[in-house]
Amino acid sequence: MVRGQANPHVSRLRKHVGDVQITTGDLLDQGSLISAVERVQPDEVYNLGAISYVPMSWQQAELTAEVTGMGVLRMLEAIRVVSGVGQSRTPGAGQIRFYQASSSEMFGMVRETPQNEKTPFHPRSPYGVAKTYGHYITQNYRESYGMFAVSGILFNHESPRRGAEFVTRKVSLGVARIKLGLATELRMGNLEARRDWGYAGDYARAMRLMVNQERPEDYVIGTGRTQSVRELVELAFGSVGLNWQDHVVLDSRYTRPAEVDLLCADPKKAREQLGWEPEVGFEELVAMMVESDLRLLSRSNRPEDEPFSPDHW
Ligand code: G4F
Repeated sequence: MVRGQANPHVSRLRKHVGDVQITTGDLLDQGSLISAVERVQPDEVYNLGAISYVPMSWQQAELTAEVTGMGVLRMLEAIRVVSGVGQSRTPGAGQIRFYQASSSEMFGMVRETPQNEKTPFHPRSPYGVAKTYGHYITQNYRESYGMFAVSGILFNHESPRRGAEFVTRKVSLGVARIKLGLATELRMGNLEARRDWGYAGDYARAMRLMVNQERPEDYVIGTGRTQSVRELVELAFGSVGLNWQDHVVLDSRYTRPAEVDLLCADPKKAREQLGWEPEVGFEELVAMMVESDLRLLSRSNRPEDEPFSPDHW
């Protein structure tokens, strides 16, 4: 589903998934979602739609709440209305199955490490708060209406297609630029933050497994390993024979009003119930992204996405 008029993402989407039918709808517009569900009559709905760049959620907190939080309610309502599920009619076989992209950002200031499905939430950004609402409303529709609605609590998942504003891609693009002589420095924020980074392809596989279980349940998806941004930078520069300390410059524009210091998944439930294991490790992922950006920049000197520079706080 795409929104807006002449949405520039459509041509990019076409390039990657040419044979997929695209329909229109907007998470801010309840009627458009009902129409989309009526038109498509889907077996499964995956809601990955969100304002997903955490710093932007401080700049546009209300919009983030509307899209990332309330958008989930609107999508659930569209499914409920089109399927005719209500107090007088419980869903049966063949009901529309719903996947909500919950986020490890909900754990925020973590209460325990590693984090599992029972770890309490303490979100640290308007984005995290909105995702927490989306998580609970999905659970509530499951409990209230018996809908097949699941949340995947996904930790950071990356690939060469990651937007240039996120730290892994910013680093892989930065390293490629410097290696090719197109730049000399890379400006970064907090190097001490730790994340559990995995490969997006592995995580997409987990989403489908969750939706195809017999019973709807929530799952934590992550690798169970944690690395700092500093380690990411060191590895990425090292992979092309460069020393990160010669190029990385700290820039307060990239630090956040409130940080999530440490994330590390406990994916035991996914392993045991879904049989899910990540196949790509951190080192392989970083090498894959740097190599991909070296190829991209060698071809055209231009990435698909321009780097993102936030305003000063
Ligand atoms: O790559 P990030 O921007 O991802 P973040 O904030 O962890 O969120 C991502 O993962 C979540 C899943 O846990 C998703 F829900 C969310 O939508 C998104 O996909 O930042 C990672 C870390 C942060 O601690 C940040 O402070 O990297 C640190 N960092 C340090 N310097 C930087 C930079 N992040 C960015 N984007 N740019 C920097 O220059």
